[in-house]
Amino acid sequence: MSDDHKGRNNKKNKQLEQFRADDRDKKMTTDQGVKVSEDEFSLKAGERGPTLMEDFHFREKMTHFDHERIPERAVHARGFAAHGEFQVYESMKEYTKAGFLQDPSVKTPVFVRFSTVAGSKGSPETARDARGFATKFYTEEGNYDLVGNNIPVFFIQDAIKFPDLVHSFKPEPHNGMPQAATAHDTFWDFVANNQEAAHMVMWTMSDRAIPRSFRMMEGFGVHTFRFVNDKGEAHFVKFHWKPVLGTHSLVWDEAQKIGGKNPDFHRGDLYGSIEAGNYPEFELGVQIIKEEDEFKFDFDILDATKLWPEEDVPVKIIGKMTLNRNVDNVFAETEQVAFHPGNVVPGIDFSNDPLLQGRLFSYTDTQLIRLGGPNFHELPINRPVCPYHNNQRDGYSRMTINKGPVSYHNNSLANNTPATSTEDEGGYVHYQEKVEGRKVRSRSESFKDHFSQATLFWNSMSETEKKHIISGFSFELGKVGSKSVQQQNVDMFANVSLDLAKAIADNIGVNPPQGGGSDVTKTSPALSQENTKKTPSTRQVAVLISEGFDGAEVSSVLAALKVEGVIPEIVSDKLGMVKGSDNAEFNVDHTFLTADSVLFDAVYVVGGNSVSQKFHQDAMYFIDEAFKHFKPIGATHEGKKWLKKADLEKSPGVVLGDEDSSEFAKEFSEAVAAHRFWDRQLA
Ligand code: HDE
Repeated sequence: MSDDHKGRNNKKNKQLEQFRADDRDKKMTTDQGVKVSEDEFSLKAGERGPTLMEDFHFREKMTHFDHERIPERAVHARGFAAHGEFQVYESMKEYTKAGFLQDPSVKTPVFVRFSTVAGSKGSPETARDARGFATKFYTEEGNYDLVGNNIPVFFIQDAIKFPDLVHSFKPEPHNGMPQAATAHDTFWDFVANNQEAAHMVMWTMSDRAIPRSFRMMEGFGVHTFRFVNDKGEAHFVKFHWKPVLGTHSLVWDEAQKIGGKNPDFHRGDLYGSIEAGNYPEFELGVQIIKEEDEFKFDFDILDATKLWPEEDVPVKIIGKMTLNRNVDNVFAETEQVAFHPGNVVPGIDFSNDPLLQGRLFSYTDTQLIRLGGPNFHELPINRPVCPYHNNQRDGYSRMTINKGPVSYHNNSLANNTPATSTEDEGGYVHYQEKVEGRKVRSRSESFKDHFSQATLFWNSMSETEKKHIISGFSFELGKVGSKSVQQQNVDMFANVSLDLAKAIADNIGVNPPQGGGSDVTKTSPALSQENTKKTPSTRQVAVLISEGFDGAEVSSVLAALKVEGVIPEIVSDKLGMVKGSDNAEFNVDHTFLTADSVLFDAVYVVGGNSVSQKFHQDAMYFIDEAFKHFKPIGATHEGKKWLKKADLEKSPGVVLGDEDSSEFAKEFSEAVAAHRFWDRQLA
């Protein structure tokens, strides 16, 4: 295995190594290093007597336990992270002087945390929600954080409204419900009365809000940033992450069931993939607009509720990130990592997007309470890999031992060091944008169109995606108690599409909209997931199998599927080995009790020649659910008979084997690559 495996050689990993501890095979001590002789019984005055205060080991152990928890993130509490590396494909010198974007041979260590937004730390991961996609690049010029989401726009235009937005989607304060869901009155009341949310709500009601995997979602920096090159020239830039496996989603019924069957579905998928060496990969893309073209669009490029259609401003793919190492300790790394959109490096600068500007305040502020003081940059996961020196001192849990008497600038006693750097020496110099204006609390006229891009999104969806959006709205508004709030939303979304609003009104039993309609006819094909990359790679297939299967056939099918990157997992009625003809036997990975159809991408029905009625019933339930979720189903031998009996054998996405098992494997893996068969007739 190469030295580079799991980024072992990278600077961040080497830095973290000095903090890693392995307690195995060691003697137990107190935090003071005193060896412990007894860890089961507290010190008492007599065997049946009271516990003594002088039991320092008990006191220390209990005190530490009492303080084990820290406040969860106010939003994005539920997250999971991994280490990796980023490499640029070609120098971006023309646009930016950022060091990590110059040299294709340089690998920059990264740490990425994916998250849901609304739910608490223990909430189900498949909730309908935006996903956070936060990346810390440990560059030689300091840490650069790209703190993005999997949706390219946001609910609000001005940061001052963020507390209102979050209060509206969090559990309602009078009863603490619902958890990790926007399907309640206060959120929809917020939407109807803050109509700038229209565009993002279209995304959160779409399949984008229920990703199949963290590995299969896009990431977006959302705001407009600036690239600045070594000549001091600036370009506006938006950042994209494009998953190499394509952008894929669950279906809503499946997502809700997974929430119960496996609330850790997304972290399990990420962790398992990295452990198996199926390293998640994302390409970095940039959209670039010249400064002089700032006003050439029918939207304001500073408005975070707007995207730049890819057909108008193409995404230039500039590099790739590979996640190749799981964390060693979720608290130390995933929980204590502190992202900040204000962590930039020379060559990357801000725009005046009022949402971004407000975020620049919020992130440090929140870390102060969450991580308990101003020294969180010293936590191993947050440390830059380049040297850092300044006159900041003291505070809770200071780790650095700064030597010498001088902690001020200017000074003569330390030769006026640490010294500032000129721009040529790598000093960060803010882009000298010319700004003038009156102090006003108002919003630019150019921010006032809330519906055109919501309609653009709607127009760009396939018929299936549109159906899903209608169901998303109907589910969420169907859970709203207030008729008035329901009606307000139907009337509001009539401005996006009359068809959409009428369909929702019909489903939730309120009046169809009186007015509305949109004259936007534009579409952006890049917005539809129908047009994404489709591959069988890393898709998990449940193999339903019982004693007496055709050994040669099943072995050759499974081998062929594995060549395509498919991950078959054996499901039967009992754990242990399941035996077929020709001495073939497989280790059973899951039973009908421990697994469920919703946890797999497809089903391969094998059966066996001695199947009990119970096995058959469990298998048919499994198959039926996969069928209803539009998943590929393959079958050979007994499996074929079962599908015929259930009248499923002629449906789209159902692949039946014949004599030639390699032909079957080929056809079935093509079906697995197609992922879902939406044209299936459901009973
Ligand atoms: Fe955040 N956001 N946010 N946000 N955000 C936080 O910071 C905030 C916004 C995003 O995995 C908090 O450390 C304000 C947009 C991610 O650790 C907090 C506004 C986008 C994460 C905060 C926004 C994001 C956060 C909570 C409106 C996509 C998780 C804990 C102006 C571009 C990072 C924390 C992680 C986390 C504030 C809007 C992404 C409170 C005030 C837009 C991915 O500081």
